[in-house]
Amino acid sequence: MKIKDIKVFICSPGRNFVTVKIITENGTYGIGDATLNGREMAVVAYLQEHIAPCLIGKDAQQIEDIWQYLYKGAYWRKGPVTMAAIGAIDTALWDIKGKQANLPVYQLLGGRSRSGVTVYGHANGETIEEVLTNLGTMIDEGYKAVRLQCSIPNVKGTYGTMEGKKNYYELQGNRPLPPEQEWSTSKYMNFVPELFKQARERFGFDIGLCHDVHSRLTPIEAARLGKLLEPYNLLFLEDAVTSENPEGYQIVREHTVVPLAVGEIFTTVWDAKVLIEKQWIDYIRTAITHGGGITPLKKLADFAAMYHIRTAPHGAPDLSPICFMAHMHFNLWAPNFGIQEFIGFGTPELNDVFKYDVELKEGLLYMQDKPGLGVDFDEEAAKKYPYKRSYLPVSRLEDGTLWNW
Ligand code: KDG
Ligand code: MG
Repeated sequence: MKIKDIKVFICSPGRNFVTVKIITENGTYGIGDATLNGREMAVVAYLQEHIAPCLIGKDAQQIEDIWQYLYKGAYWRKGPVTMAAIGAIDTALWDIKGKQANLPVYQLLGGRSRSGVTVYGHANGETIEEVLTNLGTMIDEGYKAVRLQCSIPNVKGTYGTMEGKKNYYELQGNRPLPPEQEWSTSKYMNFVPELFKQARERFGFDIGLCHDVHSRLTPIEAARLGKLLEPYNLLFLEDAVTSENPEGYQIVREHTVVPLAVGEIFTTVWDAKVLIEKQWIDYIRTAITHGGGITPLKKLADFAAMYHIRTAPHGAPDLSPICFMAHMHFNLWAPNFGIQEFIGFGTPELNDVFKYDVELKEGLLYMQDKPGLGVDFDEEAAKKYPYKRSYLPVSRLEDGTLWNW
């Protein structure tokens, strides 16, 4: 079944998404998500100029060989642009294989390990009271776990809470240049434990709670935060420190028993190797889009399982519904699945372009069996939403020093 055409689309139904469509000679097609937030056009060029010409005429059934060809064959390995491009191709090929076999993709991975996919939602707010009100609503809705992020008093612009109280922190508006936010480690460290103290006092210990530090701390600061949060029994503390130097996690680990999650910016199993082998983390959060597709993510999950580490895939809104649906299949299969990040079903604009059918019941996601990934992309609808250049924010300390956002 030869690949006849590869199309690359960029559209902005509320935010930018890069979508790949692989069409085979018999007309079967598959789709993949290649979105790299704030660097979208680099992936578009990589796909159009450097990948698509090499794949025309290749057998779409040879997923593993095509993956190896794009990864090893490029000589230049890894990196988010390369891996998002490979990830989209790989996802689209699994979609095709499922359609061809008339089976949902999770059946090709080894079948279901569970009936539904447990998620954690987000409760954000400008004040602790606002976060707790949102948390209470989510508990009433049946969520089993929720991530809490709150604006830090006297800090201008806190991760997880910007752009209007009700909005998700990253809805893309007009951001033709990166906006700047302030960061103060001491104000943050003095404030965050209180958020979790009040959450536990009001709602008890049955609800799972998480928090994303977004790599703002040094290892010893993260170790201290972990200790301060221990009484509140977090499901996990995410991205406590940057992970270019994985040994930083050893310092955190040696000082606190707070479970640690990391990996949303990882692009290969090699990024996670030391963290996993040393058992310095508890959850691996790499997404199918950014980790190079379903093929390498399956290897990563199996490797993590050998060290008691569970998966908790990144589920931010800058991953398109194609990645979301690929995660559904992956999560139904993965024996060491932990939890899926989930921020809701998206805006009418988003659902105008991407078609999928998933239900949330009592904090778990369920889907109907359909061949392939069970998601479609409406090319005509996408034309109504042209690409808009947009950036993530950057962070600066109060004295102006650039910091991790
Ligand atoms: O593009 C960046 C976002 O995906 C990221 O900021 C979201 O950290 C994130 C999360 O945990 O969802
Ligand atoms: Mg995160």
